Amino acid sequence: MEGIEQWTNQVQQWWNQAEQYIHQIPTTQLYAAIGVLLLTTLFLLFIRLFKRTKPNTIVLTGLSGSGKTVLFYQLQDGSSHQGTVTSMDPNEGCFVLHSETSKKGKLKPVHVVDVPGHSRLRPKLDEFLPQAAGVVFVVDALEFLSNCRAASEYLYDILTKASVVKKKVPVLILCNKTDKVTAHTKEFIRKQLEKEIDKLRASRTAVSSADIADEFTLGVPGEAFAFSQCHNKVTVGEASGLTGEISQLEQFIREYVKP
Ligand SMILES: Nc1nc2c(ncn2[C@@H]2O[C@H](COP(=O)(O)OP(=O)(O)OP(=O)(O)O)[C@@H](O)[C@H]2O)c(=O)[nH]1
Ligand SMILES: [Mg+2]
Repeated sequence: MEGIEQWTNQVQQWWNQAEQYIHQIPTTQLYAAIGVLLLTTLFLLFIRLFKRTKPNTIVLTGLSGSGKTVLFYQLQDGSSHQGTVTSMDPNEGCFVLHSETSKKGKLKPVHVVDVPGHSRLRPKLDEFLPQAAGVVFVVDALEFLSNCRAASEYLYDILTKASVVKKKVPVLILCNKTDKVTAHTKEFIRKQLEKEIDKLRASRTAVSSADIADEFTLGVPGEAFAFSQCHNKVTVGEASGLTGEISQLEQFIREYVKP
């Protein structure tokens, strides 16, 4: 009991000393000190907030067999291993792009996620989209025509998701497998996708306006659909995961995840 009393006395003494000391300081100096303290705290808080709002996740999506896993490994280590089996789980990695490893200085790592195209695994996409700095929709340019409808449906779903539309997440439609001469051109693929999405838009809005799957509507009513009508930026690019020609993909990534 005595110990505690002694302590409270001591604290009281200190407190009095501190009070006396503060009274000695001119008020203007005191206010200035408090002001500086507040400003630095605010500044630090602001930096924290600012940092958090910059995502570094790039999501690779697209139908099964379009070549996402091959592209993922190309980005990570410049090889194309493990690309021949259908992925059953998302591949995830946080790394500096392989092509940049020879560059000097500290580079910001990119968080790349490869979400399998199998329809049962697609709900996984919703986990990653809210953190996405960019979405890459990989299209098989070789087997394009037989997959056009399915690819358009998947792309339509992505382009109408609230997590994509509200944050205006940029989308790159990447025509993959261009190493083969029979691959379709990106212009052809873009036009076909636009046509198919135009058809889908008509049928889906006709079904029901309360369709919960489509969170937003696409394009301008009464006009043929074009990607330029989207609120978010939609661009088209080419790549070949097999031969490692992925410069357009890397460019897209570094445009939205600054090094
Ligand atoms: N010619 C050619 N073939 C490719 C290219 N990229 C991938 N492939 C082949 O396409 C097939 C599928 O590639 P994956 O990377 O496994 O496809 P995925 O998109 O990950 O498929 P899921 O995991 O099922 O969603 C493999 O047999 C690859 O060898 C390419 O650029 N050119
Ligand atoms: Mg895969």
